[in-house]
Formats: sequence, C-alpha cells, structure tokens
Amino acid sequence: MTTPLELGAIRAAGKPAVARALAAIETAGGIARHAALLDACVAEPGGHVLGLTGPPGVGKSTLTNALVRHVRARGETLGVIAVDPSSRVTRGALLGDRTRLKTDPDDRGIFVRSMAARDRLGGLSDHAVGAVALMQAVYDRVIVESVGIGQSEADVATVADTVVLCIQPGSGDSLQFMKAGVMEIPDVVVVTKADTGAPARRAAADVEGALSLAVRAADALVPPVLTVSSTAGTGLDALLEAVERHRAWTTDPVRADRLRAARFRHWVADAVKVGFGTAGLALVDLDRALEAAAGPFGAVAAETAALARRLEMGR
Ligand SMILES: Nc1nc2c(ncn2[C@@H]2O[C@H](COP(=O)(O)OP(=O)(O)O)[C@@H](O)[C@H]2O)c(=O)[nH]1
Ligand SMILES: [Mg+2]
Repeated sequence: MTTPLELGAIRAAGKPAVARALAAIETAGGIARHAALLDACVAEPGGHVLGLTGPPGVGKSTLTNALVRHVRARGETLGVIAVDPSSRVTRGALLGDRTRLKTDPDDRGIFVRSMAARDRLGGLSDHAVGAVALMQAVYDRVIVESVGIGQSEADVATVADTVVLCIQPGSGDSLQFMKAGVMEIPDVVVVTKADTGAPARRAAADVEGALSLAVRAADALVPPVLTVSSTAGTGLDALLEAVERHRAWTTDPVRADRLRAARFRHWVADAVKVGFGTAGLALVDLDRALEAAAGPFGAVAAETAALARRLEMGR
C-alpha cells in the first residue's frame, strides 16, 4: 500500500496515516522529499503549538499528561511530541521511563510521538520540526515536550506558538536561567509541584524577580508566573487561560503574519546554516528563496540542493 502523503488524505485517514507520514518524514532526506506536503501543512495557520520546556525531572511529562486529559475532556484533538535532544547520549532514557503518557489507543483524537533530536531541535532539516508542522495541520493542538536548559528553550521557541518554561521549586533554576539568557524566551512561566507549598511560592517570587530584569521587545508581553500541581490537579485551568491569552495576542492578524514570516525565515536560515555553515548562509538570499518556493520547506530543499551543486562544481 502506498503512503498517502497528501494532507487531505492524511486528515481523513487519521492516526495510521499520521504515523506513516511521520515515518516517511523521519527517513534520511525525508524532509526534502516531502517538502510539498509540509509546505501545504504550514500554508494555513493551524492548531496551536504549545512548547513545554525545562530541566529533566521538573514535571513536564506529568504536566503534559494532565493537560492531555484536560484538553481531550473539552473535545479538542491533540498531538504530543516528546523531543529529547540529549538522547544520543542517554539513548532516550529520559523519555517515557518515568512518566509514560497514558492514552486510550482507541481515541482518534490524540496522537503521541517520542523523537530523538539528533543534535538539537532546530532548522527545517530536523525531523522534529517537520513532525510539528504535520501535527499542527491535523490536530487542534500540539504539545511539544523538550528537555534541557539553554539551547533547547530557544529551539522550541522556533516551532511553538506559546512557550511554557517549567521551573522546579527549591532548585535555584530561575537564577541559572537568567544567567543563560533563557528568561527572555518563555511566554508563560510555571512553577511545578505547587503541592510542595512554601518552596513553590518562593520559587515563583524568585522568577518574578528574574523576569523583571529580563530584556524584552517593547511590545512584548511580560510572561505571567503561575504555580501548578499536576498531581493534585491545581492551577491547570489558570495555565490554559494564560496560554489562551498569549494565543489571542499572537493571532492578532497583523502580528500573526509578521510572526509567521519571521519563523519561516528563521527556519530556512537555520537549515542552511546547519548544512553549509555561515559561509553557505551568506550565499543565500532568504527573501528571494521564500518567494520562489511554495513554502519554507520547499525553500530549504531548493537552496540546499543549489548549494550542494555549487560545492560539487567548486571541486
Ligand atoms: N509532588 C509532585 N510531584 C510531581 C508533580 N509533577 C511531577 N512530579 C514528580 O516529579 C518527577 C518527574 O516528573 P516528570 O513528569 O517525569 O518530569 P520531566 O522529566 O520534566 O518530564 C516524577 O517523580 C513525578 O511524579 C507534582 O505536581 N507534584
Ligand atoms: Mg519527561
């Protein structure tokens, strides 16, 4: 049976077709081969992509579980992607071991995928970026769980509409994040494990302090700081409300177009840089590349093929 790599067919066939399409994207060269599908996926604004990030053990998977139940109870469909950027070293040990997502296999409205980002989640050459593009075209919401401190926060921001940074009570994380420049990235900050009481409240106050020092664009929203307990189920409604408020801000028509254009440009630039370095990037006219192609994935495929030919000829 041939894989239906046409968006309408994938939407109609649901889970098995999504799984086949993701497998096709994940093969070597799969992103370039399926650029037309992926460009069709991002041609229209799709489902909302929530990026959940923070250090291992902070409670991202448990929170994802709680959010999945909440969102499904409201009748919205959901795709979940757990990306482990360090899995080359840990062989994926961080994923799933502790908190496997418990979902109903018969529920057509939820799709869960674990992925290893080989080096980092960044650039359209990365399978995770393609997977997010596909899932947001099929489901009402996508949650991307990404482990790590530093680069992974910045990476998840390139695919997520709203980035939620998770902070562990009593960890001194906020200070570390501030030093790493991470405090400029989140749209919402969540202190997890609110059921621990005083340490969670203290961490929230620390984060407020750190955020007041972060540098932000003039029109940027100051991220709200919330406390949640995924195990006790407290703070989840407030979190989803904060996410909705941020979503409303990003989907303001003028802002939405600007954000999308910037994201596409960043994707193309990043993919070219990953493949050909800054010297390669200097040879590419990003605006022209995006204009000439059906979308960012096609632009990457065309530009990387052109650069490869140039390198061949230069030999
Ligand atoms: N007390 C408490 N523990 C939690 C909560 N959420 C997660 N945990 C625990 O924190 C540990 C790490 O959680 P996990 O979701 O795997 O963290 P991740 O590595 O960020 O995905 C597990 O032992 C969880 O049971 C919470 O709301 N309250
Ligand atoms: Mg986890």
